[in-house]
Amino acid sequence: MGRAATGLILVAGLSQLWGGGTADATDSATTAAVGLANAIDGDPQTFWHSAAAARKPLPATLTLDLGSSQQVAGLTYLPRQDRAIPGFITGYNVLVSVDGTDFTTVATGTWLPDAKLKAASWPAVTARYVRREATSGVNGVASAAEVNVASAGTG
Ligand SMILES: [Ca+2]
Repeated sequence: MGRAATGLILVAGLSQLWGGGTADATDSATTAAVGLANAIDGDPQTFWHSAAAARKPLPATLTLDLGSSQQVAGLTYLPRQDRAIPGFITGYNVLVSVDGTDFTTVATGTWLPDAKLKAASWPAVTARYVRREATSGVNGVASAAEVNVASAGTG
C-alpha cells in the first residue's frame, strides 16, 4: 500500500493486478504504443492516449476492475511526463460500480493543465469498478501516465 503525494492511501497491488489485463478502456482507440496498459504499469514514463479528437471526440473513459469489491475513496492521475501537453485532462468525472453495468458518479471536477500528480476524492464507497471519464483535455484528447485508486484519505 502506497501513500501518494495527494494525501490518499492507494489500494494495494493494483498496478500488478491491472498489469494482468483486467483493466478495460472504452471510447479509446489504442495502439501498442499508446495502449491502456501504459496507464497502469507503474512506469511514469509510459502513457495511454485516447484517439485523435477528429476521429473520436471526448469523453474518453478508462475503467479499472479491482478484481473484487472494496472500499474506494479516491483516484490519482499522473499526466504524461514527456514534456508534451496534448491530453492533459482538464475536466473529469469519476464513476464507480459494483457490477460493471450500473455506474454512479462520485466525483466531478477540473484539473490544471500541467504535468503534476492530480487527485480526486469522495466519501468512501464499496465498488469493484472505477471509471475515470475525461470530459475535456488539451487539444481535445486525453492521456494518462498512471491512474491509481485510493482506499481512503489520510485525514
Ligand atoms: Ca505508465
